[in-house]
Amino acid sequence: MKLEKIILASAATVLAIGAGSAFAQFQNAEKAIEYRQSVMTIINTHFGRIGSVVKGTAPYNKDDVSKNAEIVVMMSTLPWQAFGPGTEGGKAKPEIWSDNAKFKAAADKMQVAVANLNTAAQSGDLESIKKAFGAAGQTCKGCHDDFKKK
Ligand code: ASC
Repeated sequence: MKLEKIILASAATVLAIGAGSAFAQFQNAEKAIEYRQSVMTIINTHFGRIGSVVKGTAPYNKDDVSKNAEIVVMMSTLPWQAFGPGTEGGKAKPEIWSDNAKFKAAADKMQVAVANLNTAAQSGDLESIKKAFGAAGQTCKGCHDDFKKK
């Protein structure tokens, strides 16, 4: 490799690492709060649509439930980066920062549960969708009980 190429490759690596952290950066706490609340709103909307099917107030349609579950899975990876240091506020309890390991564990549990819900949704088996929906809902509720202000 020519020297210029090595330098370019190194610069690209540094940029990639830099971009990795910039991805999780917000201009200020208000922006982070707005972002995480927006993501939660989208999750609530699409999770809720599956909930209507599970509760029987909406008809079961495999494609719709699959799409909603896919959106929930995708969105489930996003809120956590917006709970960084110095972003206290909104409906977030201080325990998110004082007991961050517990918060992270709850976030991981939710992501696993909604991935399971997505697997069930893609399978098209309403009974397993109902079970997985209930389990996912428990992870939402558990985390909110501990970390979200009423
Ligand atoms: C939601 C939402 C929650 C959970 C919870 C499940 O859509 O906003 O907090 O589901 O109600 O028990």
